[in-house]
Amino acid sequence: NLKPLNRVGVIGVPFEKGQKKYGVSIAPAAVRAAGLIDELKEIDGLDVKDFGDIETSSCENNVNVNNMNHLPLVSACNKNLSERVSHVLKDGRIAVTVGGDHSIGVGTVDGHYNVNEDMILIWVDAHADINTNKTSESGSVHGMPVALLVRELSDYWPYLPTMDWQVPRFSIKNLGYIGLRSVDKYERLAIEKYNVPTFTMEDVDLHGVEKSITHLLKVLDPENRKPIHVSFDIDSLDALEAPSTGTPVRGGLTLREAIKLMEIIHATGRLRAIDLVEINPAIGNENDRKRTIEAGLCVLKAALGFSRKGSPPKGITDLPIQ
Ligand code: 4U7
Ligand code: MN
Ligand code: MN
Ligand code: MN
Repeated sequence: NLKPLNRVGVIGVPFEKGQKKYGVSIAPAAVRAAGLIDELKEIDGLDVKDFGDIETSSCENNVNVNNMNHLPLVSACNKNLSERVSHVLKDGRIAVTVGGDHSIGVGTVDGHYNVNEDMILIWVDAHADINTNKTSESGSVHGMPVALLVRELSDYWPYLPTMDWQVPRFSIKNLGYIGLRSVDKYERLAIEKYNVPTFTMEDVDLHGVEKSITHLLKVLDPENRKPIHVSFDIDSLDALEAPSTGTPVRGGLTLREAIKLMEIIHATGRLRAIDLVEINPAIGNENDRKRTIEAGLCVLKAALGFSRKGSPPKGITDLPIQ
């Protein structure tokens, strides 16, 4: 049976070619500068190791797949990332990946699946990210990672040059969504076709975040024994909570709801990988930037065991005597 892990490995992914705006690639540095590693080390009993940033090659290969921007760059980055995530997991640590745009979910989930085939995936996002190159209106791969990962959709893709390293083996039956409020037509069709358990913002409003995530976990893993991967897009938060992101959508999770969500996931003891993606420090003013990064840090800390109750001094049972 899975035991709670108190070791984490941090990976930065300064990659932004899965979408069109400048800035997501500077998020790992900005989140580190805001104190990521030290704040994680403050969490009671947590052993934190920084595995550095992933190399993101800049030489554009000249293969072109219709309506899939920068596929060779996305592919190269994700191949490295997948290996790094597997390495961190094999080191007995929870893989904490700071992106980068959401196309890097291909690498984190691939790397996790290669170590834990029974993993479940909770996609926390305003968007479903389950477009193929045929259904996408943007051609941006950050709207496609889920469709690239799941084996049930593999027949809906053309041959993808440079992507041979990635075999979509993860089953859509092990996927659940929370936070959705901007879903494209074919994305909705896919979600309904495969009956993907989904808590849109409408559902979160109806049932509350606690019942939503508890139900999602119950449906995906009734016996409470599977490793959990959370892919957290900062735009799942309301645009007021996290303004510095490329595709903000109003009406999202409050920071307190996201913290509650993560505290519940932490309490399972089965979180094995978490991605924090789509923070764009180049969008908005200094205040927006600070607010967004702080929100991301709060979410990660809650997922990794930070308690809002505080933690008592280690090995001490009384107040200091005068
Ligand atoms: B993100 C979109 F059309 N669906 O495919 C698309 F609305 O990782 C948005 O969730 C994708 O931020 C958003 O381009 C990707 C669009
Ligand atoms: Mn996303
Ligand atoms: Mn999104
Ligand atoms: Mn976005």
